[in-house]
Amino acid sequence: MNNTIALIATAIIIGGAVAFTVLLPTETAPLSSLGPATPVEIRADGTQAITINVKSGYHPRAVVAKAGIPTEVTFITNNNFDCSNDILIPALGNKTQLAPTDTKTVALGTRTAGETISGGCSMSMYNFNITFQ
Ligand SMILES: [Cu+2]
Repeated sequence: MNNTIALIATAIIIGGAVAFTVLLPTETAPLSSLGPATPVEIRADGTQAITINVKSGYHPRAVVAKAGIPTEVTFITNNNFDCSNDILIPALGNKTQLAPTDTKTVALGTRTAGETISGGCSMSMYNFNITFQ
């Protein structure tokens, strides 16, 4: 009798472990890994390139950039179908619409230290900040 219970308990534990391993989702990358490897780059010509990946929000959401040099931000989508494809940057009066898989660049001009350029989807559900220092 005790052996039967022990056997059932063992079967449940092993079965659970197998189910857990098999059913474990494999594509749950943390949001922080959705950003580009190098979000801020100073080019050889002295201009600054910011890259933000758009996937159910903006990655990275907070960017620290260098003040005093011409800067542009490039938004990249890859099979993204939500409202974060429609980007508003109110301070610049800029509205950018990306296709689900797309790349678009917005010139930010030359900003001064302490300035923050904010943007987000048209209903402010997702947002990002680029701070210059
Ligand atoms: Cu939205």
